[in-house]
Amino acid sequence: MKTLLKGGTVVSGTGLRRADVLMENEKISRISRHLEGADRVVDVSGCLLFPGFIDAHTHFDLDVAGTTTSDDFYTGSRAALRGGTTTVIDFACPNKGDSLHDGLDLWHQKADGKAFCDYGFHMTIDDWNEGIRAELPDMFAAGISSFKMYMTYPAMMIGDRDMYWALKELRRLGGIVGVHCENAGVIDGMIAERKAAGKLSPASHPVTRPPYLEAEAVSRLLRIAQAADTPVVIVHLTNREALREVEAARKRGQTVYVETCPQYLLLDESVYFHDEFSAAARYVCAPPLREKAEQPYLWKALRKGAIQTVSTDHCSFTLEQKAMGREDFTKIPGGLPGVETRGELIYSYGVAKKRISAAQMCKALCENPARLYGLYPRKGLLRRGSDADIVVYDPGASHIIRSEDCIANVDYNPYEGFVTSGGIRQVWLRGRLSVESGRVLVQEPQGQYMARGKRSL
Ligand code: DUC
Ligand code: ZN
Repeated sequence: MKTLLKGGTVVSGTGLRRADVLMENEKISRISRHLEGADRVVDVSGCLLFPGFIDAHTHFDLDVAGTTTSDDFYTGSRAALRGGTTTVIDFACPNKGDSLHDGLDLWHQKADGKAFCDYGFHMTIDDWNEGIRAELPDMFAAGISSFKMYMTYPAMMIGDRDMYWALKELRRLGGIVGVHCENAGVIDGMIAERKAAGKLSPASHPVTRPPYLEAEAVSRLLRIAQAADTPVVIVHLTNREALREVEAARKRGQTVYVETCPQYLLLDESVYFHDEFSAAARYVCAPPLREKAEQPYLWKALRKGAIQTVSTDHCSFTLEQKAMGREDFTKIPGGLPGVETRGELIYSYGVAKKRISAAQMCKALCENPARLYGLYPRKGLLRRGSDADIVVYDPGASHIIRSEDCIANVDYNPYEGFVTSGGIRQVWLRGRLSVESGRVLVQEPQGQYMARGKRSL
């Protein structure tokens, strides 16, 4: 079966070109002007054709703070697909004391046969010892080429010495590490002070996790990476001081990749100061939302290529789950949903508002994550031989984001009331029409596990 998308404009990381796209056996078989000879022809004139979006930062079916994210692989990946994301890379997380192999098995149990889009895993390293070192080659053999470490959350963080050793070993093996950068000790101290003062509302959340304590951790990580002589990824970077640390490291000659998320580009910390608990608690995530004044710095960094990727850190909890922290802000499970709205938000508030170009959006959502995480050129671009993952984006459409229209398993949307410029008309996953006008057409999970290779960014 040959399917032809006719009359559209193909988007790549370098620009736009008018071309028809022929799909055959799950792959793109030709891209050229005026193609003919397909079993099925779909008119996409006036639309932009993006490679399927890649979300390299999701948390599906994750246990956090005594509860579990409301989205599992079934609901989360279905919502992702509806939002144009054809591949997610989720964070496999071994239970405390378990091996990396156990963590990998556990994540396959959670994901296999349940995902509507393609998926891969990063592996979390929250401990460092000979056993874990010995497991790493098997991780690469299983298609895991990227890892995650934490500089905060006492139960997860591995400390400077172990991080140094782990980074050195991963450099030797050709892996890459994404790091959550926030200073743990001072944050703990500030939290204890707020609690002692009886200040237990969500308003204490941003106060106890200030941007400079993120910048401090970024700076320290980058010096540890300098010592280990290895590239690193800063995940969910939120602010200009942290960006300055990245810039300084790059001036020293280090390779540093940066991810940010729609919530830091579009939302700000004022939401935490709402009097009503639920209105504020729903936005609790770490790092917290920042002052609005940070946003232009992030957009500029994206435009200049100083930030490489925009992922979501999708980690959804219902309002009932958020209410676990009604008496104590530290018990609010942290995280926001985002996987369903990222593409339309970045187009609407980035491309349509001329903060970034469509090509820059394509780099941040498609090409760069594919290259950074070893999926390129199977994913991340539209080219002969690549998977036929395509988002047909109609720039002339518009709608209002409403929780009630969304399908993620969560009862609010952080972007409620945001108006889109354009909209996703169709999503094709490996040559199959999977979403049309907001409706998921496929009844059964069709996502495949993606064993990933090494970085090419
Ligand atoms: N931050 C969150 O808010 N949730 C999940 C993990 C993280 O780093
Ligand atoms: Zn995360």
